[in-house]
Amino acid sequence: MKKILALVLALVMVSCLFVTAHADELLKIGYVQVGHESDWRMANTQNYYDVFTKEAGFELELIDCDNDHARQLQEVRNFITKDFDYIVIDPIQEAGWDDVLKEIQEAGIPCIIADRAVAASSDLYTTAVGTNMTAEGETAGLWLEEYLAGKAAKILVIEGSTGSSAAIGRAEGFNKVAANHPEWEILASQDGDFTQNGGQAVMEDFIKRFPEFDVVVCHNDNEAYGAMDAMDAAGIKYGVDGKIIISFDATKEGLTRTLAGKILCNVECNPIQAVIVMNVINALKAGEQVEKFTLVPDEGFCAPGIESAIVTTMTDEVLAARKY
Ligand code: GZL
Repeated sequence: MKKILALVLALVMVSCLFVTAHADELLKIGYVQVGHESDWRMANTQNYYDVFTKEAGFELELIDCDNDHARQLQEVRNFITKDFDYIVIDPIQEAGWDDVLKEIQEAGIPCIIADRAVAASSDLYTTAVGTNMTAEGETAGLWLEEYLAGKAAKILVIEGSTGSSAAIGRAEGFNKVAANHPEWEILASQDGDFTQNGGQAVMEDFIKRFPEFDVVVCHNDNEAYGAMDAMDAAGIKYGVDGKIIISFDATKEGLTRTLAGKILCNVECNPIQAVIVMNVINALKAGEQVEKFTLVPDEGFCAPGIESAIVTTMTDEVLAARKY
């Protein structure tokens, strides 16, 4: 009996050692996420949970900072004190990051900027992964230029969260094309915070102030849904025989409404980025050099019946192939 007990005790001790040793091998990843403001964001969060698993050798702590920049800075500082192996930042706003990036560097922790960008020197972080938001805005502008074919247009813009590189980039790219069109008039541009409620509130205000408009540019799909809700309530038609709605993100629901001819142009911004970030982390762990920036490619789509050299015309097959 004593021999059996000794054997069981030995087995328990060995398995505890294994678990401890194994747990020590897991890379501790701290990810300060923007929030939960949009379908895009939820797809991005889910992708990190799907990729950074214990089986893949990671212990992920993802913190939803609920669109609060000060909270993001504080949570990053908490990661530093808890000595995480890697810190990943999706910055709510692009400004205000220099000091905390220096603190991460002084702590010797590799830092990856993911999705949105920071307005800080790239010397202050290890590497960045994301899309080209300015190019996304330009694609939307070039499609509108192609679609209007010289016709004048009164344009309303529902912007993304003020200060975010996504809103800044998309506005910059679209305005670069608009600058070539004196026959376009941008009546107003207002922050809808990337949410459906925000899009609806801004559109309700626009409808009161601007009885005449032709185009609504929404910086993401959820804002576009809100704008549609407001136009539905006001009896305003949109789509192939109504107001032109342009959107960004190209989520499944956004492309469903594009296929239905409700959104005429939808420019993708791919949230499936976690594998790219994981590959960068594994390369850094192996002591390899990594590029300062890894681009996540994206493309644009337009409603059926619209020929375009700029974006892909939607079909059932295109929608069926979408991953998010
Ligand atoms: C873009 C991303 C933006 C999306 C929005 O890369 O940061 O934030 O376009 C999301 O849907 O809220």
